[in-house]
Amino acid sequence: MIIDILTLFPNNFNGFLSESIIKRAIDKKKVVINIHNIRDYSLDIHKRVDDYPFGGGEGMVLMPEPVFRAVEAIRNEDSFVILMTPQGVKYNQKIAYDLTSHKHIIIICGHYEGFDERVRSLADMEVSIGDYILTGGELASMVITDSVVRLIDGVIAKDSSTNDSFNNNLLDYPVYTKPRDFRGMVVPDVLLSGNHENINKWRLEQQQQRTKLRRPDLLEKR
Ligand code: 6GU
Repeated sequence: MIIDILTLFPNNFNGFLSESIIKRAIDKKKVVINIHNIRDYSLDIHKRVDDYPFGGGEGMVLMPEPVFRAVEAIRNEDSFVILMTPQGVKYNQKIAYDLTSHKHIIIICGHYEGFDERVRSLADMEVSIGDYILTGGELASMVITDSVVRLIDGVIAKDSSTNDSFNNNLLDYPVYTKPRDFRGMVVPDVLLSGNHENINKWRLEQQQQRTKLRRPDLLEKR
């Protein structure tokens, strides 16, 4: 899979791309992630990318020209174009799975003050990561990228992703490691019993209890 991200703040991605599972996925050639500066596609001599809104009002608006030129330079027949905006569909694990079917994803990071409405016409899908406002779409695009990349075959152990919370609309069961007694907080006996039938039964019960208590909305979706 190739993911091309269009942003005005390419340095925001340095840490994200240079550590842990994402870095390993890139090193193992499971994914190619390219960061593009929208400013590089400005035709203005001063490389301007935003301007005042017609009709007046607060803030600057990202102009359509550099965004269109960037997308036109990068897209091909396989591309799926996502626009990050708080007005998009609310992101979830199902959408992450669906996105893994694309060979090429282009993500446009929205601007803090907004983008020209005509930018919308470039997008196959508009995505929000939740009901709060970020200063820009960069963090949101990293959320999308991270959640999709970890689902690509060979990036993490298969068990890890098939047991994910939300796959079956159940939260994960509790897990423990050494020591058995930590400051008086002890590991449940069943986990030390070696009886895998009982362990699996206990884990499923824990998942159901936890989901009922913390996320009853998920149980309704089951
Ligand atoms: Cl995609 N962008 C911004 N600026 N804020 C958000 C968001 C996106 N999703 C949730 N809040």
